[in-house]
Amino acid sequence: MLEILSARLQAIAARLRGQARLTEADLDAALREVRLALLEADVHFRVVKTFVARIRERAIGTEVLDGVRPGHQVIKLVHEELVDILGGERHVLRLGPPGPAVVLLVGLQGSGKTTSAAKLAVRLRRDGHRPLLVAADVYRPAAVEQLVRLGEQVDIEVVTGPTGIPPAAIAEAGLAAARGGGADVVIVDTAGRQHMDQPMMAELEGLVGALQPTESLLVVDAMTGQEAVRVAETFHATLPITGLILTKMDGDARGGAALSIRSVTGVPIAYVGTGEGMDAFEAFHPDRLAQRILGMGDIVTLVERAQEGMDREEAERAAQRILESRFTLEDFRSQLQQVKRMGPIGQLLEMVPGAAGLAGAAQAAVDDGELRRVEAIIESMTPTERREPHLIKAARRRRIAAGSGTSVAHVNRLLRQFEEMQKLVRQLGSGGTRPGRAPRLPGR
Ligand SMILES: Nc1nc2c(ncn2[C@@H]2O[C@H](COP(=O)(O)OP(=O)(O)OP(=O)(O)O)[C@@H](O)[C@H]2O)c(=O)[nH]1
Ligand SMILES: [Mg+2]
Repeated sequence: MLEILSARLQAIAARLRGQARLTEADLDAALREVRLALLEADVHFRVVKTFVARIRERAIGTEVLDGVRPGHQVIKLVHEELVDILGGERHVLRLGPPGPAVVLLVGLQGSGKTTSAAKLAVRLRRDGHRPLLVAADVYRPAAVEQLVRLGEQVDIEVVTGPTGIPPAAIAEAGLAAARGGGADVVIVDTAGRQHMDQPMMAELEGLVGALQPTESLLVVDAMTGQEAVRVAETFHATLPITGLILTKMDGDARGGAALSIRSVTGVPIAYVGTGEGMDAFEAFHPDRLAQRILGMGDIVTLVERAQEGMDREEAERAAQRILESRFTLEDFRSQLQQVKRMGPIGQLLEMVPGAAGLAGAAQAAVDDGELRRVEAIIESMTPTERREPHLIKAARRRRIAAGSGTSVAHVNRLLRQFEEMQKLVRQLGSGGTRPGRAPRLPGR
């Protein structure tokens, strides 16, 4: 997410931190770079202008320049202003009783409404709600079918009607089903059009009038850059949009438009989509994103993701075994599977302070199949071999290589790295660590 912008701002921040003194000319030079980085990331020029002016004004006004560690203070100002641009507080959906609450999803064709409807349902269920999905994109049977499939995949009920039935009618049926079945949130997926046109707006206005949604969320594709900002402005001019879902933030550098969408439209960002999978969906926290962009890491999101992806007991069991130096390849495989459940490793590392630079390399290791190879090798071992890898001599190595579709060299490397890791674990267990040696994950 916003990798290029993030890398550039982090480089500027690193240089600022290194400066013991900061003159007004230094500050101006740094701010010029910040301005360029933001513009290149497709942040709206008006937003950039105000942003830079405010930081300059505050830096001079609060005498940051004469103070101690001026670079750190400037970075703090940048962070605060970024949080402000992104909306300050988190936008929490209003779904409270009396229910059922209606969440209407609107947006242009292909922006990600249907996918986001299902992702949102999963998220809300995780937050303790009982969501229900309504397929109100009634014009294309394929659209209804898509939502039904997603609903099956995540095990959430989808209410549908015959093709051509008025969207308001099917949405009403959804509300009735929610009341009957005890669901407290009804998420309504609507049809998108290529362009905003009169019939589309009229239909959406009709739906808003009939359903009185507690939240009307506009789904916009962050990859379309400034177009996303324009779309949001136009929709908001006609419909009472209460929040935004920015999809495809995993895409390219133009995601910067997202940074300005809130301050241009005044509509808060509620969620961001970061991939095609059902888990690739995050509540939008302005301060966390600002920290991530500036390379300050996002430990809170990381921990939350870990809690969702990790089986607690499993993790505790592994930790116990590590302490007892009984960590086997079997444990290692189950750890790998848990890491995979937590989502793309590159995205995880981006959230770790100081590790953002590793994100690309780690993701590349996953993408070129390293982790899958490691898993395949472990799969091809017998349970005994996994517990006692020292038994694996030449003949077994050949068998495992053949069974996993890898080579003996791959098997050798994994075993060597695992042995190193075990040694390290033993040292940790006995309380002695050798400085300067980071544990190396098998697979790299
Ligand atoms: N990479 C990525 N792809 C996404 C994201 N959200 C949605 N997509 C993909 O975008 C495409 C369109 O998504 P849909 O959910 O069908 O979009 P829609 O707005 O319902 O489209 P229409 O119903 O045709 O208007 C699909 O291939 C999704 O998998 C995201 O956050 N990241
Ligand atoms: Mg759709």
